[in-house]
Amino acid sequence: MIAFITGATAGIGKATAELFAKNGYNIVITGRRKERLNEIAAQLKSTFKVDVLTLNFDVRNNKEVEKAIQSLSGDWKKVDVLVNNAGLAVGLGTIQDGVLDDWERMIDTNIKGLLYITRHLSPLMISYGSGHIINIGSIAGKEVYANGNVYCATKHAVDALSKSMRIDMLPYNIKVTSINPGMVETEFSVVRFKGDEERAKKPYIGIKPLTPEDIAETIYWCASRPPHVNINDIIITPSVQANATTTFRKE
Ligand code: NDP
Ligand code: 8X3
Repeated sequence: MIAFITGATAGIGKATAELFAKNGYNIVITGRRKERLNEIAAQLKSTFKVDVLTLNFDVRNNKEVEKAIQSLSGDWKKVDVLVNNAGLAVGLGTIQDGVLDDWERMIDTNIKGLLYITRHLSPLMISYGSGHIINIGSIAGKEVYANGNVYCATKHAVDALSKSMRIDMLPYNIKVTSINPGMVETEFSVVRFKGDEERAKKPYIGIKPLTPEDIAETIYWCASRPPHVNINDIIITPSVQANATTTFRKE
């Protein structure tokens, strides 16, 4: 079995690669940070004795995505599970003060990147007659919160795409699942606040957030249901988070 995980150099993607490897999957890991990909590949191979392929590309670049997927050879072409995880939030602010470069990074990564990957991998799944696409959305794709505008819009787009893909893939025995986490402590917040580590810690003060492993377990659980069962959609939050705007914090 093969799992292809985008954005596996950190956070949810890395934890997911580890869990699938632990369960005997051979793994394709992708990301822009080549050194990290190589380190993670070496660790997965030595710990879990599985095959690992690294593909180093930027999901925003369709040509790079196409080339990477075309480079798959032999058994690597039969991807059983695609986890569309690569994504990010950049900045937090009102529309009228919006930074266009931040908007473009989010739209190009979270929407267009997911589309490029799916456009090039889904025909392979169709040719093999099976597969499972698991899209990582967000609670921000179900609701909006102040200053979240464009990030929320990109994740609402992922929500719509998951629903649409589920229809498109139906005749081909390809499942589509959407997993929508609330607060997970990863590098996400450091990226959102552009390397400001102090500010990045603030959302997690006084709460116990989800861990990347919590999401990895959820992804693996969805992927390991029997063939006749598809988990369409999951929202998962820390126990202290009711929705995108309501979190109970200890003083
Ligand atoms: P991290 O920042 O820890 O990991 C993000 C991963 O995405 C990295 O491996 C990064 O790799 C990859 N990535 C980002 N941009 C690109 C790009 N242009 N090309 C290729 N890979 C890219 O964040 P998380 O693990 O938290 O985020 C994973 C997903 O989960 C995202 O889609 C995020 O929106 C979503 N999510 C996160 C939540 C949270 O609270 N943390 C909650 C809800 C959803 P590299 O930098 O090496 O390219
Ligand atoms: C990440 C969670 O609450 O910052 O998607 O939108 S949140």
